[in-house]
Amino acid sequence: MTLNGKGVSVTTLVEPQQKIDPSPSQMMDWYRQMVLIRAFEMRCAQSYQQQKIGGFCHLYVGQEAVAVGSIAAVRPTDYVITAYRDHGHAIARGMDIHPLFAELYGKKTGCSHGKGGSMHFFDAKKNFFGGHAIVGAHIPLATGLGWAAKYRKEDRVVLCYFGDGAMNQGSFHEALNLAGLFKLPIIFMVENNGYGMGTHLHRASAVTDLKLRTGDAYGIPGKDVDGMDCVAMYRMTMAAAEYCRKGNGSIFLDVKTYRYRGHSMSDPQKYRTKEEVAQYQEHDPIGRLEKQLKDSHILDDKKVTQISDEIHAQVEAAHEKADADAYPDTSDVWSDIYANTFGDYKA
Ligand SMILES: Cc1ncc(C[n+]2csc(CCOP(=O)(O)OP(=O)(O)O)c2C)c(N)n1
Ligand SMILES: [Mg+2]
Repeated sequence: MTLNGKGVSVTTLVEPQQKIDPSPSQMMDWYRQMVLIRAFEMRCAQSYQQQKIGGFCHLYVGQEAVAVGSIAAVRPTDYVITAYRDHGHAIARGMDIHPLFAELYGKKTGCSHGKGGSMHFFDAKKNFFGGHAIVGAHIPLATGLGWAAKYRKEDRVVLCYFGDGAMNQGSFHEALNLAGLFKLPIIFMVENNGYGMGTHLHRASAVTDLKLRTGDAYGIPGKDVDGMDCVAMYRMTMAAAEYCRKGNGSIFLDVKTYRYRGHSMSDPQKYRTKEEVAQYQEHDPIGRLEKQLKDSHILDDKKVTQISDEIHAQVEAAHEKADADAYPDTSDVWSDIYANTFGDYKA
């Protein structure tokens, strides 16, 4: 049993809110969001092959339920921060897909003015603090956001996503120690897709039950969640956010998920079998929610086709618009370098 440092069983403090049943319209909204994220990324894969995207591009295909279910459970005023596999989080946070395509294509109209690319989506007005390329480097920033919220006595929580590979970085441990010490309102969420690039978790981590690494070490209790189930993600994140808002400190969620595509666009995937990928695809988060909605007579085949057509048209229109946009001016290389010069954002 993991304790929260006060000798209180976390099991009694953090339970998924079984009573919180999402409404049909909420579930339909999540379904649309997941279909949008996947369609967006399929277009990204195509654009990458057409050499419209420079630099790295890490797709989120298979992991959509994690961002969609968890972001739905927090408030727009809460902070969200993630690593480089950030397309799904940005879309789930409500960012428009045109500035995202424009960012990927290096255009001036991109959300980071075309200077960040795939790994640096950002929208401070939506309290979405990136998009960070260096493994584990944003986790101390999440601790800083949590500290700011507590210091200013604001009723905010931080939702911080990172990969299983990032948990072996020193920055992870430094950040969690301070978050545990100061009881900061942070949900540390590992998107445990089993791999850091081509290395399986079992070959990289001495302890593979990841919550054991935060509970006793930093007084940050943990729970496991099925990351292929959008509703489970929603319920567990609601419970976790409530735990943080009550002043209990931080919480850790070990989210079991899987990426269907390679680590990045240039990964031959020799470290896993096609059968392994197919096994996870049987639990596809979109298919799963679609079935739940159909079983409840909220969705039918006709509506599925209609949604798919609408979303694919939306994606094509945004891509075409971004493709036609202008590149930044040469003089723009000198802007957005120091704090408080990015757009009209003021801390
Ligand atoms: C400090 C640092 N070391 C190495 C890399 C190269 N690198 C990029 S992604 C990655 C694997 C990270 O895996 P994980 O945290 O599990 O995230 P996932 O890709 O599975 O989402 C590595 C080693 C990097 N970007 N930063
Ligand atoms: Mg991983």
